Amino acid sequence: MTEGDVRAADMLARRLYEAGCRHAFGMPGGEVLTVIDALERAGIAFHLVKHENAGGFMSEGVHHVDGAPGILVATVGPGAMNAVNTVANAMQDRVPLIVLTGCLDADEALTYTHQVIDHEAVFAPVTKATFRLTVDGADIVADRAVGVATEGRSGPVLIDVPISVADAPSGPSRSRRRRPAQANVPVDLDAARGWLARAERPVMIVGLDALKDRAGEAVRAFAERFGVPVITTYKAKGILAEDHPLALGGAGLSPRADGVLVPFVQSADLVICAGYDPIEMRPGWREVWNPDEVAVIDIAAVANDHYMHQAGMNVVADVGATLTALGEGVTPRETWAGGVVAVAKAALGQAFPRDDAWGAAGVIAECRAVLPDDAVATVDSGAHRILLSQMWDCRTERSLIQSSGLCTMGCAVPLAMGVQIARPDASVVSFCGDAGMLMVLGELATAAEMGLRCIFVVFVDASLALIELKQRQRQMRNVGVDFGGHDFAAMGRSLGGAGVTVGDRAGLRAALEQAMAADTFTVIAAKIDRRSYDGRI
Ligand SMILES: Cc1ncc(C[n+]2csc(CCOP(=O)(O)OP(=O)(O)O)c2C)c(N)n1
Repeated sequence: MTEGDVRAADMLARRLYEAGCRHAFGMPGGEVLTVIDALERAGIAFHLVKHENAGGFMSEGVHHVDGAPGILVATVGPGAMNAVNTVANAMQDRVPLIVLTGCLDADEALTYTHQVIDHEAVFAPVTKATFRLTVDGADIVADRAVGVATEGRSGPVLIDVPISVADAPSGPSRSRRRRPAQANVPVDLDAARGWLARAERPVMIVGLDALKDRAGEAVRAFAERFGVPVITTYKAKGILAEDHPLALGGAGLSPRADGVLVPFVQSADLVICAGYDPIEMRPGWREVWNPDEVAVIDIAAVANDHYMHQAGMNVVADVGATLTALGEGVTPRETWAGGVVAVAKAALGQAFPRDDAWGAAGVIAECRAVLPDDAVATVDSGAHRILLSQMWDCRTERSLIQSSGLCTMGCAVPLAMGVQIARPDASVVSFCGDAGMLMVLGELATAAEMGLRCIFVVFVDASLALIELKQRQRQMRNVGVDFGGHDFAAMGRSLGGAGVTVGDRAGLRAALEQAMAADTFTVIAAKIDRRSYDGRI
């Protein structure tokens, strides 16, 4: 290939670069070598990982920092199949992810079956769209893929790249990128303004669509002007700083938090769902209110086809612009007389005390106290996540990142690595259970190779604590939920980082301080009793 030659893979890569992409993750096979070469030539760094699934989460971590779509590269057959979980996660957690898989040329596949699987068929249910690259259409495929991945509710898109198409000389470049639709505000908000003007107990539930619309400032201004307390989903935590008197923290999976928040919402006379996508919520949040009895305004990115709740007014529009328009001409009034919001905030504080001597809650409280306010945290799936999501107060949005639509294990470590790659100077900490860490252990080696300084906190209880708890609650026998007590600190050391085991708050504090000063990653293995979640989540 000479300098002037542009292959279809180059055309694809250049368009992804123009869309803001600077990092790609994955594992090559012979079928994607040209794709990787083209990405690097276009200015998109390719990072080799140990497992494609982790690569998807690293891409997501980068996305939360730079806002561009993530890129995951996987080779034909087994590589692509390893990526199914992270792609499903991108679908359910609304992550714009471009998945580039290598595949056989159509003619070749007629008589050759080794490793051949219909990628588009496998990924169709877990992507917003699938494409197969063509020689002359690489520019259009790239632009359409980015458009589909990023518009409306974001999500993953698959581009299957046949080997000879990647290498073929591309046609001329065309500019077909559609300008994103302008944020539209519904014309008739008069009825809703009337509800707002009369509301004595308004509440806002804010979710993922508000993050996507960058509505944080509008949410804060609206909440403060009209005295509206804000409950968020886990993934929208921090959109209003959680030390704000109107912030009632995150809701999603904790029956203990729901014990305070659900009755609070049920006592409201106006519910404003601001970009609230209930894919993050447990069944306790289904039909929490009766839309015939309480005024409900639902502002979302797409029409409500989930039926988790219903509203008297549904608005498919930009969240921030709609909130601002809703407030126009409405005179604020006193809301929630008698300090009810402060009472609810205090009840949440009491439900999740910070002063446990040890156990999961003690670990979380100590980490929050020692790590800087602007630390970025990621958390895995399990009992520790539910507790941490309730206790970890966020001052800014996207400062606690997790899988809350799919709720998959094995995401926190690679998510933290992605964040750290995109923000080398940030203080980045991941929290995971011991089972979750064992799923992705190999990526610690990747963290060492990349020179990352993340802190990986592991809740070591030799148990699938969340599942063990559910098993016990159902008075079932203890089967398939306990496993060995392993030395995670030694694993950290053997894979190129530091590792410390701690069993009390003073030891944890010292380990965190040392980890913040270290020039490698640190695994902090916090040994706890699996029953320390009992009555706590
Ligand atoms: C990939 C995947 N497999 C299984 C589950 C079901 N699951 C949810 S939480 C959990 C236990 C996780 O154990 P651990 O990582 O030790 O965390 P803990 O519950 O002990 O905090 C399991 C198995 C899941 N969410 N994701």
